[in-house]
Amino acid sequence: MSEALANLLNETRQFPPPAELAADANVTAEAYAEAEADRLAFWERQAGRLAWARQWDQVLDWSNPPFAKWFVGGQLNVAYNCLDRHVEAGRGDKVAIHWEGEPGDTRTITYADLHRMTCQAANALTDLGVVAGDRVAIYMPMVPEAAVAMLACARIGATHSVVFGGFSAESLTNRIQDASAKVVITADGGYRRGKPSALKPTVDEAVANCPSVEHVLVVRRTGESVDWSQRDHWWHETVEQASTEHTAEAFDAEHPLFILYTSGTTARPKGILHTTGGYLTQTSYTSHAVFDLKPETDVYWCTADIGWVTGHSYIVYGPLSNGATQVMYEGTPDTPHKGRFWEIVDRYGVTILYTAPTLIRTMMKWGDDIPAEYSLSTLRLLGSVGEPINPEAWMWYRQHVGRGELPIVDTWWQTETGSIMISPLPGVTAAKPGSAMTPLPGISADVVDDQGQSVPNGGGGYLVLREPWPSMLRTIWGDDNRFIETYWSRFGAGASGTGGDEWIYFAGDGAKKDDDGHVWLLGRVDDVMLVSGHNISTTEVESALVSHPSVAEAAVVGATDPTAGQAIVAFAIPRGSTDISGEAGEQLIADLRNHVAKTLGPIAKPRQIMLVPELPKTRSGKIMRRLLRDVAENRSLGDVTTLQDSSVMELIASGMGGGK
Ligand code: 6R9
Repeated sequence: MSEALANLLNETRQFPPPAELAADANVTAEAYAEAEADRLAFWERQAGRLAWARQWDQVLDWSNPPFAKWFVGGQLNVAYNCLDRHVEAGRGDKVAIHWEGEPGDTRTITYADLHRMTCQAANALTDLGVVAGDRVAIYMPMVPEAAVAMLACARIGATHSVVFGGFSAESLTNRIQDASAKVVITADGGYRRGKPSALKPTVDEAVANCPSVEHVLVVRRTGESVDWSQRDHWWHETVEQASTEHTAEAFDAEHPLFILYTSGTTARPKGILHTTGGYLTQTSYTSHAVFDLKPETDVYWCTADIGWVTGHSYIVYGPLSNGATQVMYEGTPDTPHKGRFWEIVDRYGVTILYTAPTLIRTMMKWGDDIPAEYSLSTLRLLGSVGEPINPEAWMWYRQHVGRGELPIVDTWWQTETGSIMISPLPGVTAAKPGSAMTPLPGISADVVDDQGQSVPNGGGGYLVLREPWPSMLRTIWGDDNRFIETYWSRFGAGASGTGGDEWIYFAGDGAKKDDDGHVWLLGRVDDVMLVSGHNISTTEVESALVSHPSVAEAAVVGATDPTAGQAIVAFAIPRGSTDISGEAGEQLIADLRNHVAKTLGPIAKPRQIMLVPELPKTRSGKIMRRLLRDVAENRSLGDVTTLQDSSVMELIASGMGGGK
């Protein structure tokens, strides 16, 4: 069955919430009205969902914009909120984490277990001399100890900096040095694609250039042999021997909770700083509202890695502060077989699944028959994050994972925003495939033109945030000027000229409002193409390509063109069984060019389409269009260090040799 063609602007399908979910939803439409009536009072009520050791004196201090302070004077402990209070309320025996290792080993960890483990780690870190305000780098596989390490830092007021376990020694060095981390927590390795994948040697190499590091704490996961030095300590010989008693001290609401580096478009990574009270308030509330999380009955699974913000907010802090039961999986989705995710959903009875468009499109490529082998009957809500989800992928997700009936929440947010900002509410919103729909209650997002003026419905421009929000980044670690320059200088009071006196946050994403005022994300502003004087978004052309039955995934770039200024060059991955040899391939390319022209108009017809086996992605699964632009413009490749799989570019470049 082929879905109707779906030009983003002509997309008219709309799916109201299932009646049962709507009737029992955690959050109803009233929340919008309440937040509208008094935004600060609304956030104050959400802060009240947490346990505070000292009540705040002021909800928001915005007297020195763009530097915000939320819940001024309030004090709380994040780990207490995620663990102790559930145990104290008699829910210690409830499962916090169903963990599954890639080789198939499993662990069941209750809230009481997680509390004990965190207390031990807090005591061990204290013994190593870590005090509140120190920075601790965490470079771990997806094992429960990664969450424990984060929570233990939070418990003693140390600021963690998690570095994704796939990053190189050089990236790790840069991040450790930028934050002057005192301790590194790592493991001998983890399992990926059926094999042990070492981490400790990378830490050894990195730490050799990091004089700030006094100790390295090492979890034993794979049992492979590792080099050892005086500053190294085994987790099982220190943490697991430490006392399980630890009293959590309350910290100021603005105490630095973590730094997370985001690479963005420039080479030097930015250390995004998040603090304590506002961050936990909003991650906790959005978990409750957007996922309709019911701690008593739901089994929640977010497939992200803890090294990304999604793992911070929606594996660790959001779900645990709500007392949820969740699944945590160590490995890759195709080890040992392509049904691994669905097997896990059935095994643990997962009810809420939160994953990324890149994964959904990969599953589409693998074929409908794979999810069809599993029941998936426990699922009740699906989520998406990380990139725009093409309408076709959205429909596939609903059809083949969601039994054709489950609501999908497409959640827009960033490392910088800390929590979900734009998303349907599952019990309220009639969602449109491909749209993030509506700013959440208490969030004022808008789409503005070049001059910073709000565009009318039907218009397009730049996504901005007009009011501060509790989990907003507070600065870029050690670089206030870069913070102002990057996010606050494009529009509003921080812009030179007549920006007005309102401070406006520039998100760096293109967006549209449809005729109903719903928001459609169009990709990073840097990726927008200018073809013969028309702005065309990569997302729109990609969605048109993916709406063709033979295409699983596509990436589009603008390449310099003598006549048009920029010309559209597309890279498309055919679906599983598509014949692309010889003339069949030529024919498909011709069909696809016409298909895009028919869907979006002749101006959007790609100059060139290449059929490729893979696309270059960042390690968090986002398409790296910059590298494809190098290929399209016959340049040698730029920096490929953040590429997930470096052989991909060779495959693509050699495919080009065929003259396509
Ligand atoms: C959470 C996360 C942020 C960028 C963001 C945007 C893209 C994320 C999206 C989305 C369209 C969505 N993005 N979610 N685009 N629809 N639902 O991914 O954080 O890694 O910092 O990336 O990702 O471009 O600006 P981060």
